[in-house]
Amino acid sequence: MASTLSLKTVPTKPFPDALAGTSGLRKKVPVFMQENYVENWLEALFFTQPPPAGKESILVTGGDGRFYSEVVIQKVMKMALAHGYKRIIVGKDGILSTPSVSAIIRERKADGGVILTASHNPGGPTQDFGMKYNISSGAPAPEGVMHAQYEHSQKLTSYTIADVPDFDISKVQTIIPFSGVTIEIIDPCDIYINLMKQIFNFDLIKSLFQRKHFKFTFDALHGVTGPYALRLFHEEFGCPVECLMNCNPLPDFGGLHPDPNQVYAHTLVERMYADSSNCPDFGAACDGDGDRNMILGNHCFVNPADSLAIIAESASECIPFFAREGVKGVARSSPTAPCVDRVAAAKSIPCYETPTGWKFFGNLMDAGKISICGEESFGTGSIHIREKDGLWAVLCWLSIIAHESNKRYPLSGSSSSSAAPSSADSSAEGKVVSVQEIMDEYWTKHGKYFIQRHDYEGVDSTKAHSLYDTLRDTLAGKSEEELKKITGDDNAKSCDVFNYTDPVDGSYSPNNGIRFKFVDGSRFVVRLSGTSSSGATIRVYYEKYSDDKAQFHKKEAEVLEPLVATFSRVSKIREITGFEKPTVIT
Ligand code: VG1
Ligand code: CO
Repeated sequence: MASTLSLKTVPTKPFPDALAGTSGLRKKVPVFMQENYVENWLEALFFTQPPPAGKESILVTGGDGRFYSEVVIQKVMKMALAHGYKRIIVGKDGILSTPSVSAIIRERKADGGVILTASHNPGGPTQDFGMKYNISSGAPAPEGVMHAQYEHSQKLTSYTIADVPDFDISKVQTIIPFSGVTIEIIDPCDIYINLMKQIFNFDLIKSLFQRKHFKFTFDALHGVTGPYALRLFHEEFGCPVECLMNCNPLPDFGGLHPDPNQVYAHTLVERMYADSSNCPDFGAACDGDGDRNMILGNHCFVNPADSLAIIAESASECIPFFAREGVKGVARSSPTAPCVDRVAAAKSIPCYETPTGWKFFGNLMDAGKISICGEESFGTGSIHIREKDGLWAVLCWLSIIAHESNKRYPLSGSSSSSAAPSSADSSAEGKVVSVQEIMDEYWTKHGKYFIQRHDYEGVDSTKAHSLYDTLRDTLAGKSEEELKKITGDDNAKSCDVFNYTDPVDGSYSPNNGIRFKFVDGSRFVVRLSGTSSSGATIRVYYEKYSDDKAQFHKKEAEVLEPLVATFSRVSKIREITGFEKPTVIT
């Protein structure tokens, strides 16, 4: 052990493109590989967010293990030391899911965390890399923090780094390189799994896996959730490993696009729609860094907006954490269809609408205003941490199915069998309530939103901005009569731009998408993505409500067709971008 830390100061220059978007900084790997690019971003971060004095300052770091992580993680550790951090907690092999970083920050009372991930974007030498900063609550840094960091980065002429050899992070161990400084390499899963045990009834979930008829499958898409999924589903619940797909994290995700939607997680989707008696009852996938989830049933898909609403509806009945704490309020991002709003109204609890990105939920959670929240982009979460949490959402669904199955098809000897409905007999034992039944019952109670998101990826950035600006100037704030004329649609009603004032700290975030409403309450919302690593992505979100049961099994594309036609006509998206159709529809 050396006695003092020796530092190196290296000249650098600003990188004008290094501004964090919806969720951290995301660029192609070669951009991050430029000399001093990573160091610049970290220097500005640790300068504007210095470790607090008067305590053992702690930084957590890790990521989804994507290509280039092993180089960057060493820079994070060395620069954090150079800027005065006293303890660095790092996941073994640099592996930590985004939700587990948030959990570790909170559990260990750390001062911040640096997460190395570009989330659901592909990885590899020519693909995407990313860096995110989370604050001491475990939440993604608010916009103000990242703006200050960016401004400082534009003035840099040098950075400071510890002049030490690389640390060995390949085994769980504690390294004390200098007196007063600790590098703690931890098991990536322990803290997170323990937290899940405090939230959920593991015995209840395990009983579901023991039912004769329950078949489960999970796809980690070679992202970070693999090791967590093995611990939970295999070790805790006894699910055979053959049912868990792609559970070894790979730097290029095995060439997969680690985005859990029906387009990219198609192997799972094919399994869930297989024409055989072997088709699983429940399937799920998570994204590269583990904060997103997709839920599927036998021949059915759960839309994320429905999933959020169903979890909010059932949480206090099925999940011990919410039975104890209650559900105080809920929130959803603005382009997310307002399914959860109806649940909130029925429960007489508040519901908030925020801009896209998890950072806006943090203040509402800290202030005790909400307990559960989510986004249409396959993100669901709660106050247990300050990030969305893919596996948590899967455990919510397993709890709901287990609870409902116990109610309707009690297992003999279970305490709930005294409340057995008359249909329960021993032949029903082992049966499970299906995902489709849960959705049908929920739609019958609250009605159904038909929902689609159309993404136009890789659009020329100038054209995308001009389309957005022109559309906003043409439509926002116009009267119903004017809108009917401009759009040629007799159902046009109103249009505005979503400007958000945080109800907790009053911070203001303008221009978060164009919201267009039709007379019957249908909407489309248009915004530009803040996570694309090159070019621009235009996202158009469509939704239409129906409480007519006879309509529920209609196809989304058919129901939403008139909305799509109006958007296409008024935005001139084909003419402006040259795109005949969206690149991805989810
Ligand atoms: C997208 C999603 C947004 C999500 C964000 C980060 O942002 O729309 O809902 O919070 O990705 O998710 P954008 O600006 O591209 O639409 V993740 O899984 O990257 O942390
Ligand atoms: Co993610």
